[in-house]
Formats: sequence, structure tokens, C-alpha cells
Amino acid sequence: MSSANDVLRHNQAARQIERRGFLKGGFSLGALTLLTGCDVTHTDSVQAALNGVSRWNDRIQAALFNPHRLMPTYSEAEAVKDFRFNGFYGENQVPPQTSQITRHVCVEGWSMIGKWSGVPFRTFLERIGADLTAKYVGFECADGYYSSIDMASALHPQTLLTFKISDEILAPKYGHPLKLRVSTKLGFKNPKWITAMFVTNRFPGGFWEDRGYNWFAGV
Ligand SMILES: Nc1nc2c(c(=O)[nH]1)N[C@H]1C(S)=C(S)[C@@H](COP(=O)(O)O)O[C@H]1N2
Ligand SMILES: [Mo]
Repeated sequence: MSSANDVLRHNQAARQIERRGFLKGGFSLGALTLLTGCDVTHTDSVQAALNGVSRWNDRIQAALFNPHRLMPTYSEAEAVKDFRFNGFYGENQVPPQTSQITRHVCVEGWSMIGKWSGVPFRTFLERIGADLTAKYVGFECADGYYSSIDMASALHPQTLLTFKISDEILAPKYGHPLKLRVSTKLGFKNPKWITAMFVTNRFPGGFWEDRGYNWFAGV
């Protein structure tokens, strides 16, 4: 595997998903009408123009952009509580979610039983098309922390990509937005504030692992 190809950054994946949804839905004329407040009546020609959006068009729009022109704002009462979302993630595409109550063991000498909820990491890796024959899965975190696990542990049924603890969306201190819960391993192999994940055959090490702690650190 090349270094460029073995890196699967989830924000890139997210952008691809967004793009797919955008292309599938097309650019709605109504949306443009609402946004600009213009009465766009010549549907076909406008659609054709939109379909032919080019770099030239982008440059003109950027030149016309007025950084001081504000969009209308509305009263609290006008804000929709049950806000609409585009359902291109059909129900059958929502990854299965599961919970587990396991013991978290920190080498600093404390352990605690907690409830974590999220998507089985195996399912996540399968759905994004990760190379499951790679040796390692590596993680980078928002605080500069990093860690990695062996693929067998990544595919273990109790390894979860979690976004909830105690039935609540992870608070910042618990690793919002994502924490990998690896119940077969010590606490330091459970990265919080995950910003990037990648599969690789090159040993990625880890923050504490590179400072003397055993890398496998699990059962
Ligand atoms: N990003 C990041 N993840 C991290 C750490 C960290 O400092 N930064 N500490 C690790 C250690 S040593 C432990 S014991 C657990 C603590 O997880 P918790 O606070 O969610 O229980 O997070 C692990 N994951
Ligand atoms: Mo820890």
C-alpha cells in the first residue's frame, strides 16, 4: 500500500458523501430563489446555466460578493424547532448502533465501569471500504494525541466507534465527537477527540506507546 492510498481521512469520506448527495439531488431552483430572493422563472435556462457552473462563473460571483451584505435574520418564534433534514441517508443506510457496558482500565491506577454507545468499528471499516488486510489502524486526535491498534482488535465485536457515554452525546471531556472504545485494551488505547483514522502496514506507534508503554496493551 502506498502512503497516499492507505490514509483514509474520515473528513474526506464525509466530503465525498456530501458531494454524492448534492449531485443526486441536483441544484434546486427553488432553493436559489429563496436564497437570492429573485423570482427565477425561466426554469430550463437557469437549470442549464446552473448545470454549466464553471470556474469563470465562480470568479464573477466572488467578485460580486459583498462581505458587508447581511442575510435577513428572524425572531426566535420563526425558528423551526423540528428542523428538516435531507434524508439521503435512508434508514437502511444508518449504521447499526449498539451499546456496551464494560470496564475501562487506566494504567494510572483507576478503573471504572461505563456504558458506551456507537457503531461497531468493524462495521464502520467495512462500510468505508477500508483495507481489512492492513496490519494496523491508526488514530490522530484533536489534542495531538495519537494511538494505533492491531487489525484483529479493530475488528473485535466489542470495539466501538462511540459517540455516547451514559446514553448522552459525548461531552468534550469524554472525547466529543468520537471516541474509540476498545474494551480489550488499556485506557490509553482508547483515543478521544478523533480527527483522523487510517489503515496502514507501517507501525504507527502511539503517544504513550512511544514513551515506554506496551503497544499491544490488551487481551
Ligand atoms: N485524545 C486523547 N485520547 C485519550 C487520552 C488523551 O490524553 N487524549 N488519554 C487516554 C487515556 S490514558 C485514558 S485512561 C482514556 C481516558 O478516557 P475517558 O476520560 O474518556 O474515560 O483516554 C485515552 N484517550
Ligand atoms: Mo490512562
